[in-house]
Amino acid sequence: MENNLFNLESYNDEDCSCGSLIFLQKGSGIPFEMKRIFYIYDVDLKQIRGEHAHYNSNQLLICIHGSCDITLDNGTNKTTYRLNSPTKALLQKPFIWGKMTNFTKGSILLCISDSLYDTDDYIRDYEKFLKLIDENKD
Ligand code: T46
Repeated sequence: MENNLFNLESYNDEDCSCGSLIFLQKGSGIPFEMKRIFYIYDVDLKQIRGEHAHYNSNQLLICIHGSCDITLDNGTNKTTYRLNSPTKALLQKPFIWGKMTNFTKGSILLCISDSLYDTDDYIRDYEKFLKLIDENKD
């Protein structure tokens, strides 16, 4: 699977210990036009989130605190990414199954999307997902 992990530029003032800053804005840092932001927090360690694909939406996922694993699956290959830094951003494109696991205590997963929430944009059944992938093969 192509590499979907990006490093975000972090701004640090080396002359002080005032921390770091990352900004994302239209045309910079995000490979699409953002329309919606949501975040997931307080997830129990054993819990799984996601487990679906989208017909049209792109999502940029950033674990801004703590860490979690995200497995992206194109129906043939699965790759698991450890998001353990606010400088790492993972792109989940349409027709890619996403599964979020191993949330550490206190972790916060930020998600930036290029679409408004639409329940019809979700493929929540894995068998249906595989069938759709198969039907859309060249
Ligand atoms: C994803 C993972 C990381 C809304 O009303 N608006 C929204 O924008 C969202 C994201 C959710 N909701 C409602 C719909 C459900 O009643 O919040 C409830 C939980 O959403 P969902 O079951 O979709 O949660 P997850 O963890 O399965 O998935 C969410 C995102 O939907 C998904 O795109 O990648 O977080």
